[in-house]
Amino acid sequence: MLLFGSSFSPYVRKVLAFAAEKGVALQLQAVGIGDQNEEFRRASPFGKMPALVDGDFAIADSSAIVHYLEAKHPDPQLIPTEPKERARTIWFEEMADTVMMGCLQKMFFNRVVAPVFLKREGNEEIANKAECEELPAILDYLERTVPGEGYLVGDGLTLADLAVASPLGNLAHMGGGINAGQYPRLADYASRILDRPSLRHHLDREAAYLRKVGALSA
Ligand SMILES: N[C@@H](CCC(=O)N[C@@H](CS)C(=O)NCC(=O)O)C(=O)O
Repeated sequence: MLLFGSSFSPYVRKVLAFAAEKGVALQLQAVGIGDQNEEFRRASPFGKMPALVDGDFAIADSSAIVHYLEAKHPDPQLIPTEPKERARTIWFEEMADTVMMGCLQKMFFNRVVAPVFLKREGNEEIANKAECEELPAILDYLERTVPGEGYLVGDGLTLADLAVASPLGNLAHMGGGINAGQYPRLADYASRILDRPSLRHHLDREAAYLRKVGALSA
């Protein structure tokens, strides 16, 4: 199966980690923002990453893709079937995709994507406003919600953990990460999930690239 995108995108990284946790091989085909690659465009009508191609089947959107993978490769189960657990898993994924990404995209696009990949200046005013006005409520919510040990939903890893942790990885790419003094539970939870090989593999490669181009100092 081919996955179009860049692992710098939390949506793409979520899908890569989801597949890796299932032991499903995805071949990452690099495309950037505005990419005109024809196969990618056929799979993703609005040019958004990720998009998946599996033989003659193509589908875009990280949520559609993870549901496809879950149905096709049910073991290990990463989307629970028990009604309340399933609802909570989808809540966390949706919250990550909309609320967290709504904020993180403004920060990451203007501080990393624009200068590093699009070779133009980002709008620091937009990034700073999102960091000051949107991020604290998200981190406060997560601090009082994540478990001291274990996972967000049920007894094992689910899509909820991968979806919530993936954008937190982009915070680290901006030189910050989570302040363990202010958000001790969240910092501990985030490092537990982000250190899973399924995510860590991509995060380390991304950080190495950012260091190479001088966009990350530590
Ligand atoms: N709901 C979509 C969102 C995908 C998305 O917005 N991806 C961004 C990268 S993080 C993108 O491709 N942006 C390029 C564009 O909007 O043209 C999903 O879950 O896959």
